[in-house]
Amino acid sequence: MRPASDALIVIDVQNDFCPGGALAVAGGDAVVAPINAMMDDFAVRVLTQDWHPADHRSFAAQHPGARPFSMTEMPYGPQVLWPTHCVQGTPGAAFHPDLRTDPADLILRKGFRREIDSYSAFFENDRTTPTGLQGYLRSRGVSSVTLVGLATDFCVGYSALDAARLGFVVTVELGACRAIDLDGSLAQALEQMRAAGVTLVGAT
Ligand code: VGL
Ligand code: ZN
Repeated sequence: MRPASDALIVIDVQNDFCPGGALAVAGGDAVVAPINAMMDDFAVRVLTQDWHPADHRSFAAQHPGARPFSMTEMPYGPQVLWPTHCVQGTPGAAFHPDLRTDPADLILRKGFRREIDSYSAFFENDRTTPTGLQGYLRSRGVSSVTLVGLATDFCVGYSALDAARLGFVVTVELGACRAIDLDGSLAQALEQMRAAGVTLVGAT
């Protein structure tokens, strides 16, 4: 058992990010078994859930003529346009059926504001609107976080960079993560995490 100051943060292990889902990550379901096995080591466990309204602005379908995985400009900067995914209350937004959710202390939903995407578990994509997770972890005495889940180069990576920026000691267990890897986004995310002082376990 790790000290009470260490939290496990499980990012977006939801059906739409697993094979057969709307924004399937290759091997996304392979993270479930290692994550389930890690949970008992941690006194603080948080699950995040990507949770979008059906007309979310990050969906390509909301931008006439735009293809999924193309780029657009939002008021807060460049934004990938995604296939419609993780719509609130749909089966695609549910956790993978084999993920252990009972041990979670907190289930944090993000991406629920129509106008702004939220990759990170700490801040929305403007990098300033907080989700509240920082306050939750601090008030529970957490100083160190281990991140796992989907996807390495988006929601896990952004969460790791924000956690490091906020002063948490940050570890990413790559064996319990899988990437989307859009135009070199995985290599870029790994490089940015390294530069921010994030410990990458299982990096080659
Ligand atoms: C994610 C793209 C869009 C993720 C969420 O969980 O990494 N990626 N929404
Ligand atoms: Zn999303």
